[in-house]
Amino acid sequence: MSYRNFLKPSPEVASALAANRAVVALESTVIAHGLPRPQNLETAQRLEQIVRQEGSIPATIAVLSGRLCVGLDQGQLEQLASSDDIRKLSTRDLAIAVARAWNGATTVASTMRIAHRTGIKIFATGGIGGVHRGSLPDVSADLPELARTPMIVVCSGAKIVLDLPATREWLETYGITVVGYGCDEMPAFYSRRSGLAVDVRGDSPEEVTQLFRTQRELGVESALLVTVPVPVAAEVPVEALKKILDQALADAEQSNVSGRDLTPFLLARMAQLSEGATLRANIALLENNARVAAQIGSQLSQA
Ligand code: PSU
Ligand code: MN
Repeated sequence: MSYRNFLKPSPEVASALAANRAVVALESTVIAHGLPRPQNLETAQRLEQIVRQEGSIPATIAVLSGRLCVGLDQGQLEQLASSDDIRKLSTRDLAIAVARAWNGATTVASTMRIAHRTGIKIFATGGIGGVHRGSLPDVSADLPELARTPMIVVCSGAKIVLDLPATREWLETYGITVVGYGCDEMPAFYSRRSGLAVDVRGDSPEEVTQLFRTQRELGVESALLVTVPVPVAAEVPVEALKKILDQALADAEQSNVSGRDLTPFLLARMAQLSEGATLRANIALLENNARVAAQIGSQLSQA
């Protein structure tokens, strides 16, 4: 393979972009490392289906045999969900993955990079990475990527395992506008409440589209972060959440888990400790965010 051919939009995604139809990017780390089997494949398929129901084209992004694939077929989704040989690739890993012909799932950071490069304007995920708790400063590459990539990112805030106030400060410092979609407070992933402020409330795709267009006119280079609370029925009560989280954090420290393994470890441990409650919340918010992103995408693709 010539290294020049490494960026591979699927035919469907390429023709949708050429026709200025709405395309919604979806990440793959959540499939390969964020959710357990078999819910991971079911959720990946469901997210694509939801995007289609809203009249947009889904583009799940991953690296397969060193190709940056934008829009996956059924077999590729199955491979990501079931193979034990899928790395977790952030932006720093992309060139290496191309050079070594790796298979890997993309994080928020690397998904944004690839999506933006392909011409996709909107991306849906669960929770972004951020500033981790603890003394060693471990800051997700998701944050600097949000600071330098002008696209709309729809999420339910940063993952609850993080230092949320520190993450909120980081977003502010680097000029990333945070929209509360139907809410006045930044959601906290499994929980609708964080006590942290959003910059503006937005209640419709039109409002978000207008903010994004103004940013483009101004040459703002950072992302517009649209935060959507987990649906009420799936929310995990804060008190239960706090206990589970403290236990998971203690377990991670005891087992010396760090670096790229930390987030997947914490998510899996919390799902066990909550007997699936956090997993149900995670799936519900992913589905809801995909729907909201597709609705904003449709609005954005209208002239
Ligand atoms: N949100 C989820 N599940 C996940 C992730 C986010 O609901 O698995 C993933 C995203 O891909 C995000 C990554 O980019 O976790 C952050 O990892 P780290 O903290 O190592 O940067
Ligand atoms: Mn990290």
